Amino acid sequence: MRSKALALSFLLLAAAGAATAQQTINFPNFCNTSAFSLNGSTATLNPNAQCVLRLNQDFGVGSAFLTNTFSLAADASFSTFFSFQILNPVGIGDADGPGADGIVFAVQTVSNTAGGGGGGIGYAGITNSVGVEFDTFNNGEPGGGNHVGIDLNGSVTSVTSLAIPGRFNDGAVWFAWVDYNGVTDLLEVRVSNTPARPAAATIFTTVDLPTVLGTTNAFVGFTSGTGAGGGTHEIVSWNLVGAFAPVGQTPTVGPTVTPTIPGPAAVVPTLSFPMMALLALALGGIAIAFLTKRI
Ligand SMILES: [Ca+2]
Ligand SMILES: [Ca+2]
Ligand SMILES: [Ca+2]
Repeated sequence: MRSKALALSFLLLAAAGAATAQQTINFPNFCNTSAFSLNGSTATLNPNAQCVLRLNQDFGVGSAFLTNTFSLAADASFSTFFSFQILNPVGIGDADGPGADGIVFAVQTVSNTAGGGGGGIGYAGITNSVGVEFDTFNNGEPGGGNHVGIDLNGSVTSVTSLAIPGRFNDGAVWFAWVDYNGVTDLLEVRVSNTPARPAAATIFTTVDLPTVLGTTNAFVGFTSGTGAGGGTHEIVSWNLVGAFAPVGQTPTVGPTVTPTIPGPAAVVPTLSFPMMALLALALGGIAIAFLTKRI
């Protein structure tokens, strides 16, 4: 019964999706940031010649949210894929090196907000929100000095988190996928230092976004904050669609795999001892019959 209801929900969703234009956000670069509300340090850094969404430079607390809201009505889902880089880690650090504090992808209800700095990563205090943090500084939380986490309601005490080998603030481009299924409420996060989507979710949780947000109209964007450690935090590209349509589910990057088609195997007959004995008896029988005939 439940599976029937689920199937019906999917059908209704598909019908709704067909009837309305799918919400799509695509920034292969950020040469034009006019669609964003830029807050805090971010407002002082854009537009910039690098065509990236620079959230802060060395030190600062800022955020960038799309000025237009994104609808999560009717159990809407979304899939997003973005790339980021953290350059020039400066100031204090932790066991893996200098720099702090990271970047948060956030879905929230107030566009002109930059949350708390330092360990707050520009997200702390943004109530009615869900955040995915890419945290580069060990404030004593699970996951240590380089981790990914899912945060709720402006709290950087993550509901789930995982240490990620390496450093997000190594100056290289990192890649992240966040997929939310509005029907099952499953929120999945993947992160990698290559653009090939990992098969398994890095972390996940179940959350009903409209309940957390208190509305179905959400602002989506990014925050960053630093304290005594810092770095230049930048979003390099961003794609988001208003459907559960994970980007790169079929990897487009990676070695080409030539399928191995098994050919006909060379048949080497093997005879077991009883079969050999039977064969010997049969041959013996034929020989005896032949000889008897001759006599
Ligand atoms: Ca954290
Ligand atoms: Ca931290
Ligand atoms: Ca660190």
